[in-house]
This record gives sequence, C-alpha cells and structure tokens, in this order.
Amino acid sequence: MLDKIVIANRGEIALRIQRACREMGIKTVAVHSTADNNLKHVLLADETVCIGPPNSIDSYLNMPAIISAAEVTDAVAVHPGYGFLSENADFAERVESSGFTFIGPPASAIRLMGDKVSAIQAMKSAGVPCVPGSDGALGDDFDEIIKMAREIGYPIIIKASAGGGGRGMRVVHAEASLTAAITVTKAEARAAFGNDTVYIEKFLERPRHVEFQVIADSHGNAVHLGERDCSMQRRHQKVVEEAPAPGITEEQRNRIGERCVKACQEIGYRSAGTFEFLFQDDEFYFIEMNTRLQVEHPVTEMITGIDLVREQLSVAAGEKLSFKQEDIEIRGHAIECRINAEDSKTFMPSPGLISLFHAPGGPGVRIDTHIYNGYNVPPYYDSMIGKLITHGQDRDAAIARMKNALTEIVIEGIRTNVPLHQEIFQHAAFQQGGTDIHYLEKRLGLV
Ligand code: MV4
Repeated sequence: MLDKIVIANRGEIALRIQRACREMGIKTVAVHSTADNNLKHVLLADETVCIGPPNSIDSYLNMPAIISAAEVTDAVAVHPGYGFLSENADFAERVESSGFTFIGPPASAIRLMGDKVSAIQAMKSAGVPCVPGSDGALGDDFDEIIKMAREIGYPIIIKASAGGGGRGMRVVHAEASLTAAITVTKAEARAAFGNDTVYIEKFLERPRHVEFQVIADSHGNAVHLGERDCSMQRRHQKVVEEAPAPGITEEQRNRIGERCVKACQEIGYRSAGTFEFLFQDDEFYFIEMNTRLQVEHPVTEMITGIDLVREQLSVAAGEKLSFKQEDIEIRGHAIECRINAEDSKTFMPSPGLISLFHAPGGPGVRIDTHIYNGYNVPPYYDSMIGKLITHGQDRDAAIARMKNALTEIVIEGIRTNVPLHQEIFQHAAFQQGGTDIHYLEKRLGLV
C-alpha cells in the first residue's frame, strides 16, 4: 500500500481523502495556501507544506510547488481531489515523470476525455449512446454544415471540443443564425481554450442530467456503481444530487452501466470516473466524461456501501478492485445537499467567521465538511463549505431525513444556502422526482 501521499486540494474533499488515508494507514501531507493554515485537514495532517499565496493560480494550481512538496516530504503519490489540477493531463504526467503515482486515471485517458470530440468518438466505438450530431469536428465547408444541421434538425447546439461543464456552447434555433453562431463560438473557443475545434449536437430541450459512476483498476477490471441524478442545478452548479436516479429501471442501469464499463476497458481507464448523460424521453445520450472523483460521490457510496476514495487509493497502489460487478447491490436511496457560504436568494458569496456550527445527526445522516466553530471561510475559493447527505430505505425516507437534518443544522456568522434547500424540499415537483435541468432556474424565476 501507499506509505505517504500529498493531498493536492483543500476543504471538505481534502478532509475526505485524509480520512480514507487514516483508515488505511497512509500518512498524509497537506499542501495549502497561506489563507488555509487553519483548514481542518491541515491541522490533522502528518505533515504540512505551505505552497503559496491565497490565489489558486499561485498555490493549488502551482504544479512545481506541489511536486516539490511531494519531494521534500518523501511522499509516494498525489491525490488531486476535484477541481484545481484534477483533470489536468499535463499535471498527471508531470507527477508521474517526477516518480510519484497520480491517484487518478492515466494522463492519456484524461487527455482523451478532455477533448470532447475524441471522447465522443471513443464512446461511440464502445457502443455508448451519444447525441445525434456532426460525428466529429466541423470542417470549413459551410454548405456542408448547413446541410448536416438540416438533417439533424433544429434546435442544434454548437460545442467547443475543449469546453465542457457548460463552457463554450451556443444553441441555434434556426438555419438563418447558424453560420454566424459557428464563427462566434469558434472565436470564443480560440480565446478561452486556444483551440477553436467545435462540433454540433441535436439540442435536447428538457433533459435530465443522469451520470454513471465507474471505477477501474490497472488489471483490466472495471465496474459501474449505478447512476446519480444531478438535474437540480443553477448556472451549471449542482445544488442537490441523488442516487439512484428516480424512474431509472434496473434494465436501463445494467444496459448503460455495462457500456460504460466496456468504454473504460477500451480506453485503458483506471480509478474513479463519471459518464455524464442527458436523459430525455427514456433515452440516454452521452455528453462528457469526468475523469476525477466528483463532489457528489457520497450518494453513490451510501447506496452501494463502497468507499470510493479507499478504492481509488488501493487501485493507485496497483491492487485489484475489492469487488466484482455481481457484488454490487443498490440499497435504498441517498440525497446530497451542497452547503454553500452564499446568500440563499442572491447567491452572493458570504465568506467570514463561523461563530457557531451544530452538525445534524441521527440514522442515515452524513455530513462531509471541514467547517468548525471559529473557522474563518476565506473569500478566495469556491463557496461550497460542506455536503449534507442522507440515506433511507427509499426516496421518501431519504427526503424525510434531509428535511430533519436541514432543520437541525446551525451555521451562524455567515449566510448559507440552507434556506434554499429547505424550500426545494417543500416543492411538490421535487418530492415527485424526475425534474429536468431547467427546473430550479425556472422556479427561481431566473428564466
Ligand atoms: C446539452 C444540452 C442539451 N442538448 N447538449 C451543459 C453542460 C455540459 N456538460 C453540457 N450541457 C448541456 N449540453 C445537448 N445536445 C444541455 C446542456 C445543459 C445542461 C446539461 C447538464 C446539466 C445542466 C445543464 C444546464 C444547461 C444546459
């Protein structure tokens, strides 16, 4: 097993990784910015290394500083968490070429999936269903593109191959605006990503966001852990996630899950990964693959009983997965609320001193957070300060436990989005389940 690892992240996920390490007897090095001396996992780490000033560019995104920290502490591996350098193929490569293990997929897989055109190509070859579209990058022949878009049928969406997560996309409703939209999207993509490759898909108007969790080892074993529904979102930021996705049958889960597993084997995937699909009119359409541990991984852990971070660490050490597909059983239902330090109406960030914190508890309640009484939320980073997760024998039971937990939780001194969650859990449409990706923004009166 790994002896000592660098946790190249901050906040709740750094603590989550550290907890898994502790259980497994792995020592941890917390690398942190000057704004993060008092992070919970920094206070609990075996060793700490300050890697730079508050601005992420100079600290959590500073590759040489992180690799140097691994060198001076004699660590053997680096866990990137999510965000920051987690999906940076160059970082994965530099970690490995410096003699450390990158706790994640091979750089080649990160690179393949980072380019959306090559990702979709790989998925098609593996039999993963994709959105009808341009079958690769657009060429220069506008007449040909116009003809193709007509065949796909409007509305269509133009996407930058180097984009993803909602960046570099444009919806086109009619042929009259097609060529101008392509020109503008290409120019924006060139400016944002240094790559103006774009492709076209049929635009799905009322989809749900349903994603499949996979994990693979370096011996060719891969399994899927079912799906999550992450449709409750605002401006591409997920707000509530749940597993399993309401209304998805076991037949659908197995069919799509098996395709994802096959894709993992074909691309030489290792570690945890997520296949994102749009789900509309009972059909799945692959859009992107995330090659990292995701924020919402706990809902999958709750319904499968599998510790995803432990498995990541163990497969990074060269071990085989500790279970087979037939060992995976979906038990009950889990829901996660992302707790943000922000105003629940205006969504303005609300950093500052947490003067009082009471964690909720009881059966089926999990809270993944680094906050504590007297912790000061710095203004420099993402506003998510924790995740509240409940599990129950069915969706209604998980909802009942979440409503309780949202009443019990106390966070004073800063504003949080807990009131927004309390409101969402009162909505009849949410209680019914299966709302689409536009539901929350519509309910908030934003569209
Ligand atoms: C789409 C789509 C509709 N049709 N693609 C946004 C983020 C990126 N992951 C892909 N996105 C979308 N792609 C087609 N062909 C609608 C979205 C989309 C979306 C997807 C998932 C979750 C939230 C979303 C919010 C707006 C748009």
